[in-house]
Amino acid sequence: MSELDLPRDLLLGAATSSHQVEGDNRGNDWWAWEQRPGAIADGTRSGEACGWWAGRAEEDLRAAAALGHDAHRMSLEWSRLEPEPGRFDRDAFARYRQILEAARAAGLTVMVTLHHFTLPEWVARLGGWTHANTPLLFEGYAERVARELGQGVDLWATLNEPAVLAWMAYAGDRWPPGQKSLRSAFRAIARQLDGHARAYRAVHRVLPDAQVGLVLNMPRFDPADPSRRLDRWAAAAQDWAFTGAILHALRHGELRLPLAPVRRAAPSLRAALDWVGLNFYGRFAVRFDPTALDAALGRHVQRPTVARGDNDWGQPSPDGMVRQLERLAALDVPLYVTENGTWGDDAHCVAYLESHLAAVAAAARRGLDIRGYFAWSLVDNFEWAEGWETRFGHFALDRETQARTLRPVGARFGEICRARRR
Ligand code: IFM
Repeated sequence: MSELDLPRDLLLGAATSSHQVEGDNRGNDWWAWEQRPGAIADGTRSGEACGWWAGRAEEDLRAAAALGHDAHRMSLEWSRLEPEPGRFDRDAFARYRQILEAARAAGLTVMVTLHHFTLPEWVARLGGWTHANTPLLFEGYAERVARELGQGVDLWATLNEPAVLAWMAYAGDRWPPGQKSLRSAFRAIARQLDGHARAYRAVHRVLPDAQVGLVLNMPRFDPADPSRRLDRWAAAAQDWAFTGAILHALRHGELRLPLAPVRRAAPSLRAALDWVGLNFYGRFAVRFDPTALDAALGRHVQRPTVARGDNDWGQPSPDGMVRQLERLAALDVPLYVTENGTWGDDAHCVAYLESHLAAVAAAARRGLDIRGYFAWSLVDNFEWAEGWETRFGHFALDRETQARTLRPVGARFGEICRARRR
């Protein structure tokens, strides 16, 4: 144990995702979406992003390692690797090989996510995650990636945050395809879970010893007034729709409402996890409101909270994070915090980091099997429908010059990483 009493073998690093950092990522549903006037709150586009595809990935990974990180979580862009159905792109695989080799050379353990929100345009045109073939197409892609890149990957994640994608893109209209349909959202979760199970098995077919997991975003939904029955009911309904139904499916191999119209066995979901990842940003205090028809009759009233426009990351809650890790422990596989972070003034970001890391350390001391912590994010990046104004980076990015400047939160994280090694 060391500063904050973090276990010495806990992986510490940062996370990124392909579309958010690579730049010039033209073949996916997001690129097309961003071009529509008004799609991005601050009027920006992903553009050249952080220049990872053009060559800057290596310097960022080296900078992370120099700070003391010993791991990095990144994602692969399906649309680059399979730009047309069944046609895989050799140059794209070669570029990812370079990036993975740079990470390895810098001494970083690499976690790779196969799908982080973006779909090739040709998959999106079929209907994205609402289409019956998408899980099969994802399986084919996963198998090919395992064959081509398997040697460079330490930990595999199939999907990132299936519930967030379903709510933002299929129930809502701020992410592509913006369907505004609850039915589509629940179908998209069910199909993503099928895709997860298929990709899990595909990677194992090629690499029997691979460690393959799934990454869930699980905010706490707490009743605003725990003594009010209706607040408790609304919080539980939101939790079930966002998290509970997925955990039930993974644990018991069964889809229940709202993921299937009647209970449906999904045995392939059982034993399809070698680890599970938690993305945690905050808690919501849910107040029953009969007019909130699109939000399971509950409004979020926590104050203070970390919000911008329509987007709310919730109230920082290290204790809430640990309670979600405890829930995940019921899946009986190793746990990772695959994303955790905030934006805003430096003091807030440093206090957030320290309090969440201290909570991880305390939970590990109590015996939770936590194997790693990844801060979101290494460098400021394209924050989806918010654009560039929401800056989560440990390094600030100057988009004009592509210069990086270490923020106090990044320096503090580095100090903690290095102290742990002593
Ligand atoms: O930027 C996102 C990331 O892509 C998924 N998890 C939440 C982050 C912050 O909103």
